[in-house]
Amino acid sequence: MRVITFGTFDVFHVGHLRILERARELGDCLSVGVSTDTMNFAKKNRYPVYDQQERVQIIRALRCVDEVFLEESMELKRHYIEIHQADILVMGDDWAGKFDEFSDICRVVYLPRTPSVSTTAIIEKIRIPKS
Ligand code: C2G
Repeated sequence: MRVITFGTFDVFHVGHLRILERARELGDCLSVGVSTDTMNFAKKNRYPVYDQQERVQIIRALRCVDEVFLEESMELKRHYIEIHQADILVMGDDWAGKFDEFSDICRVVYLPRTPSVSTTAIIEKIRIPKS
C-alpha cells in the first residue's frame, strides 16, 4: 500500500514526526509533499522560517519517509496522488472533510493531531520580547 501526505513542516516538531510515523504505518511506502515557500506566501502572506530546501532535507532524512517532493499548489493534489500512485491520502484532522473529493481515487484518512504542539506556539515561545 502506498501512502501520501502533504504539509509545510516548518520548524519541525514532534507533531509532524508523529503524523508521518502513523501515516507510514498504514502502508509500506510513504511519499511526502512539502509545500513550497511561494505556496505558503500565497496562502498565509508570510514565508516559512525554514526555506523549502531545508524543510525537504529534514523530511527526507526521516526513517519513516520513502519519497519527498515539492507541493507547488493545493490545486495539484489530484495530480500528485495519481503520479505517486497513492492508495491512501493521510492528513491531520484539522483538514477533516477537506479532501473527501479524492475518495474516488484513494482512501482518505484524517488522523488526530498531536495536542499542544504547533509551529506557531514554538515561534511565540522563542520570540524575544522587545523592550
Ligand atoms: N500536525 C499534527 N499535529 C500537530 C501539528 C501538525 O498532526 N500538533 C499535522 C497536520 O495535521 C498536517 C501535518 O502535521 O497533517 C503538517 O502540518 P503543517 O506543517 O501545519 O502543514 P499544513 O500547512 O497543514 O499543510 O496540502 C496541505 C498543505 O501542504 C498545508
